Amino acid sequence: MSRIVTVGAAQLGPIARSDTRTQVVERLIALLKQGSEHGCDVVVFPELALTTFFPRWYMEDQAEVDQFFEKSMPGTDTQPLFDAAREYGVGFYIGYAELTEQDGQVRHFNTSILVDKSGEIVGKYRKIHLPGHAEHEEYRAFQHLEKRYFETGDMGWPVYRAFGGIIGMCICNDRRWPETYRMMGLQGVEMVMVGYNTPRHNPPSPEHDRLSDFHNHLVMQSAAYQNGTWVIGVAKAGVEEGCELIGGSVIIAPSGEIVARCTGMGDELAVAICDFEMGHSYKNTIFNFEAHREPQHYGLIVERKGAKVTV
Ligand code: CDV
Repeated sequence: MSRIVTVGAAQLGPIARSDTRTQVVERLIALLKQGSEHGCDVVVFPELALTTFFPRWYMEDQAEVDQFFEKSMPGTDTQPLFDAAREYGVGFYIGYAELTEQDGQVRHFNTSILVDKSGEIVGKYRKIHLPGHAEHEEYRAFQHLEKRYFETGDMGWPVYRAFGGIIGMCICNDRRWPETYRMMGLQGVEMVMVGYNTPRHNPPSPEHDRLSDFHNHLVMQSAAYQNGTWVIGVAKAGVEEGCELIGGSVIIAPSGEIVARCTGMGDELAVAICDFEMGHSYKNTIFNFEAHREPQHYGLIVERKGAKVTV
């Protein structure tokens, strides 16, 4: 028996620094509406989808930084998106910068949420693999200051029952790390949603630039196959404030095959009818974890952070 969910990968074109939340939310609602017209149950938006990708700028004034963060979710500016979800009967994943207070301490996370068709938040994730650096680095054409503006996520990788399946989330750089998916795979994940902002140029390793599209799909396709899960990868695309973001949003089946993709560099929706049951044969044969994993030999993965040559 199949368990079908129709998914939209809602890629966004560039967001200017001067764009208001209201302007961006209008674009998100237009994509959500398009999703409803195409029969989507849920659409996936990118990482930090409410603002420009602000970690490209070095800022010392915390008040200036905090302008890019959401103090509540939904807030006044984002409530219309939640209302639209309820009106159209389409859920969504969205990434945003979260400013919250925990035990009297102000915290900053790079966060995503999963919202159901009634506009209720049913899942949350805080980005764990924060790339980049914490101080201004002169040599870079643009900065990547996620390590300055965000704390490491504190939730692990929870999975949630939603839309008839088991859904997990991760954010951008997380998608390059096999541990991300295996943590969810071990909880039986059936669909991983991942929003991203990936510049084509990587200042520390410009020799990788020509491979950025290939690496983007390589990591998500292999993870889908190795964990018998759908992966929905959704980008911010195009030249944003002088920085080219790769785009390349895709819907990947548990076979590792791309079944739908965005082809442009602007706001665009790619839709696929996804059967959660498709992961079953992978999870029960070649990647039957219970039968074939050998965790007693995997100790170094959690014991050691960096590679150390001991021979
Ligand atoms: N937003 C990101 O996490 N971007 C990284 C870049 C810096 C390499 C990525 O993995 O795509």
